[in-house]
Amino acid sequence: MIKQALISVSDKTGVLDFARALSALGVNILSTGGTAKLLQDNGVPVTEVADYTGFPEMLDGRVKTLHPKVHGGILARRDFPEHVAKLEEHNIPQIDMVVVNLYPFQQTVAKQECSLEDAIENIDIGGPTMLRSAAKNHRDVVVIVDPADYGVVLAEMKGQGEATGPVSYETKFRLAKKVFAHTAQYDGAITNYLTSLGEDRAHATRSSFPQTLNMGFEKVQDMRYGENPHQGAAFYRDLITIDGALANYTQLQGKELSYNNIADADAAWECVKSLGGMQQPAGCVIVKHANPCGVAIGADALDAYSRALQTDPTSAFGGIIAFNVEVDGKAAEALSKLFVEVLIAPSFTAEARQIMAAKQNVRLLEIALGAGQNAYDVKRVGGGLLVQSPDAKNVGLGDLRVVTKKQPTPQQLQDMMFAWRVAKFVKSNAIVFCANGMTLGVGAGQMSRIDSARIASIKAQNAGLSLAGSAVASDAFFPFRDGLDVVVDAGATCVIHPGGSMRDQEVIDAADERGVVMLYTGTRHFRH
Ligand code: 93A
Repeated sequence: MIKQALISVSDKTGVLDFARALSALGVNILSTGGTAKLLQDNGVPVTEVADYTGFPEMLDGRVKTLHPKVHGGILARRDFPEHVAKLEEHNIPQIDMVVVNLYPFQQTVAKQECSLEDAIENIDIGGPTMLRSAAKNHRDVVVIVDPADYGVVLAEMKGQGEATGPVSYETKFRLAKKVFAHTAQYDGAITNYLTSLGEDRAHATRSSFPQTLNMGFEKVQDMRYGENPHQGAAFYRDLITIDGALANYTQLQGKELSYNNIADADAAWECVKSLGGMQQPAGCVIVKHANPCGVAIGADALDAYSRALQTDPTSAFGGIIAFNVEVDGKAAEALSKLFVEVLIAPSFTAEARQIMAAKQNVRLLEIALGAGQNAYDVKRVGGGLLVQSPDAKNVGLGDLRVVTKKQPTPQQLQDMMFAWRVAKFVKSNAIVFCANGMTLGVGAGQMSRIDSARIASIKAQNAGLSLAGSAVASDAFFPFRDGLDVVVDAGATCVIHPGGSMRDQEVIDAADERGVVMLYTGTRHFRH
C-alpha cells in the first residue's frame, strides 16, 4: 500500500498530473521547495519536507532532505519487526514512494562558459541519496527517476482496484535497476568533468579527454554470437540519443541483426549520410566486410542503386545496402532480385514494404537522417582503450589546391570530390576510381598503396567498367610515383589526395609528365 510519497524533481515534466493523480488515490505527498510550490500553486495538497522534519532547508538548499525522518522512512524494512518498532519509537512514518530527478549537472557543464562554481552547485547530493535509499529498499518502496515511468506506475496502482494498490515487484525491481544505472552515469559525468580540468581548474584548459573516462551505454539487444560463432556478443547504445545514429534504428522486418550486420550497417549508413548536397539527390552505398563495394548518386533510389551495383556485383551478393532517400516500389523491385542481408533507409514506401515482405529474411531498417556524432571514437586494445574524436572533417572546394600544371575541368572536380568522400569510408590503404557520381573500382585494406591501386583497377576490369578519363582518390599521400603510375596507366586523368610526402615533388613531376591533374586536400582519412 502506498500511503506516502516524496516528490522532489528538477525536471518538472509531467509531475503535476502525476502528483494530482496520486493525491486523488489518497496518497500523502511530501515535497521540497520548488516542487512543493508548483504543486501548491496548482491546488495539490502537499506537506513541505521542512515542516515534516521540523528542520528548515538550509545552506542554500544543500541540506533539504538529508534527515533521518526522510531516510529512516525510506530505508526501514517493513518485514523486520525491529525496524518497524524503531520507526514507531522515533515517530517516523514510512515513505513508500520516492519520485526524484537530479540537478541538471550534464546540461550545466555542456555549456562552454560554465564555471567550476556553477558545476559544483549542480552536483546533487540529497537527490541521489534518496534515490539510492529507495532503490536499495525497492522490495517495499517504489522509486521513479524518469518521468516516462509515471504512467506505468499509476496504471498499476489503479489497476489493482484498491485506492492505493500495490505496484508489482517486477516493476519495482525494474525501476530500482534504472536508478542505479542513472546515478552511476550521473557520478560518471561528474568524474569526467572534474578530471577534464587542469591543475589550475581553469576551463580554458579543459581537456576533451578526461583523466578518468566513464561512458554510459544501455543494451539494445543480445546477439546469438559475435564476429564468429564461438564469440558471445551484445549491442549497446549511448544513454544520450544521437540524431541519425545507427543505434536508433527501427527494424521493420527480417531476422535478428547479427554482430557483423550491425558493424557493416554502420559503415554503409555513415557513408551514405555523407553523400548529401551533391549533384544528384539520391545516394546508395553497398557494403561488404566493412568496405563500400559500390557507391553512387543518382536521380532517385533506383538509379543510385543500379549504378552502385555495377561497381562490383559479385561482392554485392549478401551485402548491406543503405540509401539517403526513401526507397520506393521501383527500387524495391530491383533490390528484391539481389540476395541482401540488410536494407537501410530513412523510410520505405508502403509499396516498397509490400515488395520486401515477400523476402522475409531481409532485415529492413529505418533510421531518421541526422547529423549527430559520437562524442568519442573508441578502439579496444589489450588492457586499454584508444580514444579519439570522430573523423568529422569534410573537405570543401575551398580546401583544395591544384599542384599540377594542368587545371581540373568542372566535371573532373565533381568526380574527384565524389571519390574523396567515398575514400574516407574505405579501409586504408584506400584507392577509389570514380566517374559521373559512381565508383568504378575500389581497392581497400591493403598494406601497400600500390597494391590497393592495382586491385582497384583489376576490379574495374572484372566488372567490365572503363577507367579511361576517371578520377582517383587516395586516402593518404602517394609515398612514391609508382602508385600514381599504376592509376594513370589504368586510365585516370585526375587524382586527389592529401599530399605531404617527403617525395611530393617527385609525385607532382610524375603527374605533370603524364599530363594529369593532381589536387591536394591537406586532410588525411586513414581508417583502420
Ligand atoms: O542540494 S541537494 O543536494 N540537498 C538535498 O538535501 C536535496 N534534496 C533534494 N539537493 C537536493 N534535492 C534535489 O532538489 C532533488 O534531487 C531535485 O533535483 C531538486 C528539487 O528541488 P526543488 O523541489 O526545490 O525544485
